[in-house]
Formats: sequence, C-alpha cells, structure tokens
Amino acid sequence: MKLRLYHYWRSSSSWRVRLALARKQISVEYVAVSLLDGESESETHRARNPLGFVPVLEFLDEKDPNRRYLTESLPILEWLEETRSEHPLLPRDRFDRAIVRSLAEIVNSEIHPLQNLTTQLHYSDDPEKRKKWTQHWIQSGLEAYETISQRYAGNFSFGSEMTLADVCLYPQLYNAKRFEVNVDQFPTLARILAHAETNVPEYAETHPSVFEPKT
Ligand SMILES: N[C@@H](CCC(=O)N[C@@H](CS)C(=O)NCC(=O)O)C(=O)O
Repeated sequence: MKLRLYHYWRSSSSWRVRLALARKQISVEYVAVSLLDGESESETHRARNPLGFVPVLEFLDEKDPNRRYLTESLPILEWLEETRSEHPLLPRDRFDRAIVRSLAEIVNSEIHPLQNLTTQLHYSDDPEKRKKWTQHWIQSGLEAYETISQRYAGNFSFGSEMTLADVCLYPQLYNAKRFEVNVDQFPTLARILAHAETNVPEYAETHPSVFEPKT
C-alpha cells in the first residue's frame, strides 16, 4: 500500500508528519495544497478533509476502490507509530509515554489551534492584534513545555531519542520565530533546537525551506 501526504510547506502540523515519515524511513508521495489561494477550501480538498486543513494522509490501495484518508496529525503520527515499529517515537515505559504525549499536546492543543490562520482571521482584522494574540499563546505554551522538559530532556525533549514531542516541538519553534517570540528565553528548548539543526538529519530533510515553492 502506498501513502500520499497532502501538505503545505509552512504548515507546522504537516511538518510533524513529514518528520515522523522521515524518521521511520517510510516512502510517501508529497502533494502540495496551498492554504493561501483557496485550494485547501476547495470541494476537492474538503472531500479529503471536511475542515479544509492539511495534513491529510491518503492510503493508495489498488485492491480497494474506495479512497481512504486520515486527518489530524496526532492520530496520523499514532497510526505510523503503531504500524511501523522501526525508530519508535514513544518510549517503552507507560508513564514516560504519557509524558511525551502531554508535551506533544501542549503544542497540539494549547498553542497550535490558537495560532492557526483561520483562528487569527476570525479573531481580528487588525494584524497587530492578531500577532499579539498569537505571541501570547506561543509564550504561555512554550513556558509550560520548558518547565516540564527541564526535568526530562537530553538532546531531545525526552531523553536521547526523537519522540512525538520533538516532532511537535521543532515546527512550533519555527512558528515561534515567525511570530517573533524569542526562543532563547527557553534554555532547554533552545538547546534541543540547536541539537536538531546540527545533528538530526530528518530536521533538515523535512524543513519547510525544502518544500517552499520556488516561483
Ligand atoms: N489539529 C490539526 C490541525 C491542522 C491544521 O490546523 N492545519 C493548518 C496548517 S498548520 C491548516 O490547514 N490551516 C488552514 C487554515 O488555517 O486555513 C492537525 O494536527 O492536523
């Protein structure tokens, strides 16, 4: 069965899935869906995801004429983890797994939906107000992440291997920079990011700059 990922170069939840696919060395066909020109809102894309969001993972099975899609990055990541055991993204111990999931949820639930373009546009027409709103949620979420990870981090958010937490954190730190939140105020997170930038090949391979349209 082949996999196809509908994604957008700068979408942080898309980047989470790209990171996990790269870490697990799973081949995938990438299809870009623009969030800026109405493509994600189109009938064609809403048939894949009624919310009009990316990422969407499509299962291409020649024996199954029905198209199957998986939406929401965390369930996609969990599906990859459950079906491909190589390079696990969760630790073995059950408590440790819950810690990793709670770090991932800080990004996924407490920051990401509030920084999303649709949320921002619904909140205000004023770009300055939108920026301050987004900075607020990134700041409070990353403060909590920093506090928890101080206890558990090695070169990664939890110990010495990449987990689901890092898969969520790296794109979130990219967004923090986009919204001018200073990452250096979070010493553990800044260290984790520096390690990724120099030592984690999947980070560079899946970085938004690789997928940015060149025109
Ligand atoms: N909870 C979803 C969020 C998906 C999501 O919000 N994707 C964003 C890009 S990061 C999107 O498609 N936004 C479209 C928009 O805001 O119009 C997930 O984790 O996959």
